[in-house]
Amino acid sequence: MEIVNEIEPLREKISLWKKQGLKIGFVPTMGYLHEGHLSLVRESKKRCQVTVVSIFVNPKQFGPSEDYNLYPRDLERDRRLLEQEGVNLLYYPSVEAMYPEGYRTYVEVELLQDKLCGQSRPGHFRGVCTVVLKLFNLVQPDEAYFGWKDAQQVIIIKKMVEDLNLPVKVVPLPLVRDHDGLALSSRNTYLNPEERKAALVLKKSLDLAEKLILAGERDTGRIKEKIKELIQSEPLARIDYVEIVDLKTLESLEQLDREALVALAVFIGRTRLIDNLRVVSGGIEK
Ligand code: PAJ
Repeated sequence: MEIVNEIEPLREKISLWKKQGLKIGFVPTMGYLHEGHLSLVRESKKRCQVTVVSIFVNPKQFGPSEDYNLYPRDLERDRRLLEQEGVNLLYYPSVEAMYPEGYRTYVEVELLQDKLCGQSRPGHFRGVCTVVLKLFNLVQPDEAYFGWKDAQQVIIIKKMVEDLNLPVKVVPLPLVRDHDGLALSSRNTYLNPEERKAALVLKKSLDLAEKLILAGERDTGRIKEKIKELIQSEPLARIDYVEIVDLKTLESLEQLDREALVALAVFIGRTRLIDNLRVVSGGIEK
């Protein structure tokens, strides 16, 4: 596996692969990799001849009071994991390489960026879209892989790609959970053992929502109430939001009468965790 920090050698390598007509798969990440990330890498390996992974903790998607400095980093471990998966190239740029002095250009996906996580993390998706567009321009992938763990991110990136006519296929992939159901996240490392147990309330509340929906409940108000009650029964948990929205527009739904996203953001102690389930024509995915 090649590790590239600079833009020029990355461009050279990509253009060589392009000339050879190889299909390029791309997995953008912020590192501290877990099985969720690796599931995306494996899908890329299956579908493409060349797989590129980026690790870049993107300062532009963190708010001023968020955890940019604390965000876990372990390049050596990540490198080993990616090597084992047979990744061809790891792009690991510096902040200065991505955002040199005087950087001025940003991408916004209106409306969608302001819903759900956008409410409590203003500017977050502007930072995500900006870095993902830059990475797409550098890596020029045929396909890029994103996890449903970050459902709003998937929906926004798909919209950006559609609106800006980007020649890349966005492939969303299932949320990967720990053995006990907790959605894998690099931020889980912030949880102490007691909080780690309390964090299971997110998945439990989605299980409850699933049960209600499968029993025929269509009133989103009632489903949200039940979810909130369950989360509030956990002393270490504090709700940021519980929403049920249209899976494409992210508009709030009163009735479950189309494809929908049940999305949660919950603080466990000081750590903000998200989880979701999707109600789609084939059933419930979570
Ligand atoms: P990061 O949180 O590192 O996640 C990288 C990719 O892994 C995202 O597509 C995310 O949805 C996926 N992922 C994370 N946890 C997952 C899980 N438990 N199951 C399945 N997929 C999972 O998302 C970002 O980084 C950044 O916003 C980024 C897109 C790299 C832009 O900076």
